[in-house]
Amino acid sequence: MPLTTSARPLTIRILALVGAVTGAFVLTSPGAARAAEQVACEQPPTTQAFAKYGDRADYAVAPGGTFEDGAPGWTLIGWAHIVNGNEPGGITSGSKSLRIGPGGVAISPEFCVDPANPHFRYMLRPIVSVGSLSTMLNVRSALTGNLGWLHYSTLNLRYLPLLWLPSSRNALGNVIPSVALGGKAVAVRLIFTAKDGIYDIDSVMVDPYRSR
Ligand SMILES: [Ca+2]
Repeated sequence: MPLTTSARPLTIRILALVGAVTGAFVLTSPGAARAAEQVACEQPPTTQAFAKYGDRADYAVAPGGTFEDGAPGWTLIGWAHIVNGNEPGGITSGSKSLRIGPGGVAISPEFCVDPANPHFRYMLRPIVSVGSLSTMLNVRSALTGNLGWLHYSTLNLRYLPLLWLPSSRNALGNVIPSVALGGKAVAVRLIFTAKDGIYDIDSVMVDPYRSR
């Protein structure tokens, strides 16, 4: 069954929790204002990380997206923690990944997104055969302030339990209105929540679009 991506509701409890956490970051993150005030982002070195899966776009690792060395900058709440074992696809190397279960929330460090960052993608392994993993973006702009979060949910029905596969290409800059219209950079946090089911996540990668 093909991968299906659609907006789905989350529980009020999870939304309240995410709102409280990201709201706190707005008040306390020292790098937040700098990231949101850049005109364009500095794009890090890239590789064609998902080429073996037929995706020849360039990708760079999201901050802490390998979940090695304690996943610096990530905030893990509830059933969300680092476990032993790296994704075996070789997108990135290492020995750790993120495990997230029902009600768990994992929030990335804030990073810069501009029109050259249309997508993000990651490696995913369901531990059980049913469930839904939601991804959200918390977005802040120097012009408009905190835009709140944009919500997406991916039902990973084509995934077999315990099998690592790449996620779909999740919308990033191309779904943030001010960025998609060619505006200035914004500051973004990726938010993963498991409504139910248990997932391992590793190698969270951002797509810096390059003209070839
Ligand atoms: Ca890893």
